[in-house]
Amino acid sequence: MSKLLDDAQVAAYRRDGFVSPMRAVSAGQAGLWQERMARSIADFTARFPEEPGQRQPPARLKPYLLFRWAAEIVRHPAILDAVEDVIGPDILVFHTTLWWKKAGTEGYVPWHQDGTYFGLAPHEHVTAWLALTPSTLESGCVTMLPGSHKQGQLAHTDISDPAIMLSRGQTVKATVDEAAGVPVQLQPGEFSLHDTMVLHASAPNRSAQDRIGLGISYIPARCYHTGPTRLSATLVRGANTHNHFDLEAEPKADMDAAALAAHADSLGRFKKASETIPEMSLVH
Ligand SMILES: O=C(O)CCC(=O)C(=O)O
Repeated sequence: MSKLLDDAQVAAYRRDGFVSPMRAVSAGQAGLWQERMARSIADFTARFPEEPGQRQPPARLKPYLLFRWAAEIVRHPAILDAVEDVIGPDILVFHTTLWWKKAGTEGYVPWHQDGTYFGLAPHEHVTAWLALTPSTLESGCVTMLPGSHKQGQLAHTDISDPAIMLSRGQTVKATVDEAAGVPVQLQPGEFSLHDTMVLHASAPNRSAQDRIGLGISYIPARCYHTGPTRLSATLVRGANTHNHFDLEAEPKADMDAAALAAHADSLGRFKKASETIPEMSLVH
């Protein structure tokens, strides 16, 4: 029996490679998370200044290891219920990216498949994208290419454009029929799910408000990393039935010593893994 998605939504996910929108929390709760997020990222940056030209500063990667607000979001029952409906009951968080597009900036995300950069098998990873501010056509919401997940893994290449928000400018080589893209517009507190193989992209934020969302990469416990590096992940529901990952600790307080150490350890392993799997990168 499904937990949050109805049969039509599960069918849409299987057919199109994504489903949207679902509501996780009220707009008010999303706003509170967004305020805590902004404060905590400012605190982190004050202690560990961003390096110039860094596309995804470390606090935006796996923030659920550093900050309570993100630890709460990745464990939110509504999101987990929807994820369980598509990948089953034993669920780990493999990765998470804070996608923060400042108002009126040029940052964009080219067409890509998430699975290209994670080195996971089987290809069952699902991303839940939770909006903390409005994600609209004007603010550069994520656009999905329905059915593209059925093509399997496609070749990608690195494009050197500083406006690209992916770490190496990863872009699918094939020409994408952009007219067939479906914009996934979300209000604060709503989320979408997308398959690891669906092609997706997002345009610059032309609105007057920052567009902020959290992309949470969930995997079923049967998924494993194909490289030699043993990676870490967070068990958020069910059991770690296959022991493919070292389990990460939940932060007790924002940026306490244990949280900083867990975060550095996890990102360090991820970086090391990216050196042995050429397609992989620090962020997808
Ligand atoms: O937030 C964006 O614009 C891109 C998100 C994305 O590529 C993802 O969540 O996989």
